Amino acid sequence: AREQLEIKVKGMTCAACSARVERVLNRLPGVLHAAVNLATEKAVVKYNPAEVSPADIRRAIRDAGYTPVSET
Ligand code: 9UX
Repeated sequence: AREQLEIKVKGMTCAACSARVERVLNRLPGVLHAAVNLATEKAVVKYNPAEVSPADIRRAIRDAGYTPVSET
């Protein structure tokens, strides 16, 4: 299965920040593709829900030093 999550990420102030979040997410097992937009503060993550959960994805962002904001 393939699901898509869109999360707002706060705390990114330069392009290296968004690149770092993108790299962290793309290395997370179960994540198929992650793209992070610095200007819009949005992360778009395609993932396999059998391997990784939205909570895992948010935790990885937090562990990298940034603040995920759920937009449910
Ligand atoms: Mo840019 Mo982000 O110098 O932690 S990498 S602000």
